[in-house]
Amino acid sequence: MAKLAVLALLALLGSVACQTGGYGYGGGSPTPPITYPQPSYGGPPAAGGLRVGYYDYKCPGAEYVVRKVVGYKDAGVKAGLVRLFFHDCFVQGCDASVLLDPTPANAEPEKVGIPNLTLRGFEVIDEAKAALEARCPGVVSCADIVAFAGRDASYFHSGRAIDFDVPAGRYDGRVSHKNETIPNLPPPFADVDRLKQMFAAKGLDTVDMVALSGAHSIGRSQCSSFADRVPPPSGATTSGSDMDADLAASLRRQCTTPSDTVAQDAVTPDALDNQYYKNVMSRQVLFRSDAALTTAADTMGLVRASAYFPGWWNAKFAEAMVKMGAVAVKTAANGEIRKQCRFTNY
Ligand code: HEM
Ligand SMILES: *[C@@H]1O[C@H](CO)[C@@H](O)[C@H](O)[C@H]1NC(C)=O
Ligand SMILES: CC(=O)N[C@H]1CO[C@H](CO)[C@@H](O)[C@@H]1O
Repeated sequence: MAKLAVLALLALLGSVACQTGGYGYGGGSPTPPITYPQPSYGGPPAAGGLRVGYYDYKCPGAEYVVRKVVGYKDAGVKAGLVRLFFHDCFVQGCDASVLLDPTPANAEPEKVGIPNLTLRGFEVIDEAKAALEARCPGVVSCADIVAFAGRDASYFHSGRAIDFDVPAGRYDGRVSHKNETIPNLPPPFADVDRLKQMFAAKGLDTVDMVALSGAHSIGRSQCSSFADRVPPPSGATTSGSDMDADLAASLRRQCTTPSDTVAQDAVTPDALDNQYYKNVMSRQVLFRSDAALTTAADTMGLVRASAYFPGWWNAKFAEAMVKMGAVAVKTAANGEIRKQCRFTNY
């Protein structure tokens, strides 16, 4: 019971934390002044010299430009932007290495790696970058744009319930290799120990890992990504997984080819909310990695807390996004401010 009281308190704190630091402007109104309250999360000091309000003087309104570009996109692309931030940060740090196109000098960047095949949102980053280059050339890094866009997509997808300040000042990397995607990005068949390990390798703990997994309450997945749990109709008749039978049947109907896509969260497909955790508990999730959160006592406790206390999860998600955004960030010493997000400057 004491435990429950603590959780309730945390939930309360969480919902308060989420109400501070909001921008609170509407889509079509003229550019309001942007204020940057101090971060309301209790995370560690941002690494790599990142700072909230980094562009206040260097490029006033920069964050507003990104938010506006993101705001006009459809729900699917917005979901893609949340995932893009994750994939950027887990491979070579949050340095926009995920954005680099193949070139004669580097024919196999991260983008052509298997986990990246279904990434989307690149053109949104290009659009924001073009607008920012017109406004203040050579100032705003692609890595910061990816981080702002991930935050803004979360904001819109959560009906503005999740909003947080993103410390900025990342530089863009020059290194991007396809062979570094699979070793760094957790696969959908990962078990709970592997998930913990792969997040820990990035300085993210189990609370961060479970909180960030809630991103699977938006967006879509190709049927090939959970084929191990729902074999195609022509294949085996039992999936051999613990997936809810109704969901499995529905997925089998929706999946006629491996590249068909389905909603990750069948209940509230376009809301970034704690429904994901309810789905985990009722075995209505797509991946083995989602279902794996029920297999350890600590992750299961966090799943329950997130399912019961939405305000608490909102705050933990925001905190973990900020922490993820500090993974191995580059500085002027080992990075650059790219002119175009798809290419390094030289
Ligand atoms: C915990 C380990 C994780 C695994 C194993 C994993 C795996 C996957 C897979 C396999 C897909 C579907 C890709 C496809 O078939 O098209 C997916 C989609 C997605 N993931 Fe994750 N993911 C993980 C963590 C995260 C994190 C930390 C975030 C962000 C904070 C995230 C955000 C998303 C989003 C938003 C989508 C939907 C993308 C879209 O609709 O375009 N995932 N994930
Ligand atoms: C990936 O490939 C690049 C060059 O193709 C190489 O320099 C790098 O060491 C490789 N990394 C790993 C982890 O194998
Ligand atoms: C989104 C994206 O750029 N995906 C690329 C992944 O890699 C293949 C090649 O292996 C490209 O054709 C895709 O465009």
